[in-house]
Amino acid sequence: MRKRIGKILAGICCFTMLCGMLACGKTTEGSNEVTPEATATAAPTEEPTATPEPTPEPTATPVPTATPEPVHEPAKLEDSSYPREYGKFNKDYAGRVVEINYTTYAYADNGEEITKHAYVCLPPKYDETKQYNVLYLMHGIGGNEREWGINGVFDEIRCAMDNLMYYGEAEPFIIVVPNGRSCVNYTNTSFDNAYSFYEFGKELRNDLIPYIDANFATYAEYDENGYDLTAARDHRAMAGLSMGGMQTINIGLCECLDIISYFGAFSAAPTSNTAAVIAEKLQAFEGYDINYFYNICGLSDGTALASASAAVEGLDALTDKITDGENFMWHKVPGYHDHKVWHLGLYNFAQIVFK
Ligand code: FER
Repeated sequence: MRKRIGKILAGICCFTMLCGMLACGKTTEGSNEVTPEATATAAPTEEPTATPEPTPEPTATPVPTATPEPVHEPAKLEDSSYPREYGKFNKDYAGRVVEINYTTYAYADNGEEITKHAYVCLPPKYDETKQYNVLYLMHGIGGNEREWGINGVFDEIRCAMDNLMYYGEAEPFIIVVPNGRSCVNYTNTSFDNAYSFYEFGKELRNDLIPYIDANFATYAEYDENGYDLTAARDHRAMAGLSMGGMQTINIGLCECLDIISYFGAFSAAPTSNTAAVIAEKLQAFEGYDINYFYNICGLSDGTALASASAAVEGLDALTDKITDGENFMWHKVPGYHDHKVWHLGLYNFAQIVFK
């Protein structure tokens, strides 16, 4: 019995060895296709491949994607306010605000030298070695450089600018928020000072833009002995609310088209130029095109709907510099003469400007 069991075991043993030898032969045959180095160093694999993939270098932490997904859908044309999510402070991507005091002249008075205060909102990750677009942002008749509510780091509309840049929906740009009165008592916000809003163009061209180009990383090639302000016009914008919208039209578009090319008028005030006047003034700027003219107003705005409409309705037909749907938008929204419309205007304009 034991002998029989021994014989059976020996038989199984022989069979197993035979199978093993056959299997071995097969493996050797297969491994002929593998390069000698690979056979020497590579760990045995069940199915060797003809050209083994090199072992990938271990990588460091994965690089974050450049453009994060937007937290919210952008505002649509029929919306009456910008998406609230955009107004939240983004601690990983927050801009800074610096205050400046620059020398200018009381152009609307006796022309005496004065020093004026303004805010400069720098985009997130502002880098002095780079070049930035600049938006000059103007306030209304009773306001000052704080009226926009964009000079505080946590101000919602300032955070909205950061977030638009964060999501890649706006080009990075610097926002300069000056006081729009060019007179000795420029801090006096009384309506009696409104005469001085009309002379701001001289201050903008002669003093403010050169100060910004001299002290911040703009596209202009600043030189204290004089430089060509027209060269960086594609990187310069002007926008404003109400009286500042009037300044954007009457001063920016109609007096400064050689040095500014993007314009945003939000509820443009009653003294804004009409479409016929704009078209006539634009004739002085041969060879200078308008990159974009955005105009917004609340449909229930009793102060500015008539003037904002008169500034732009029919303008397309009066000048070949404007083509509706290409470089022009007249955006009528539900709303009044208030910040809800102006902030929506700036939010929309930020997505158009410098593109
Ligand atoms: C006017 C009514 C309103 C006017 C200007 C305004 C110059 C400006 C309002 C604002 O800036 O909010 O008659 O005329």
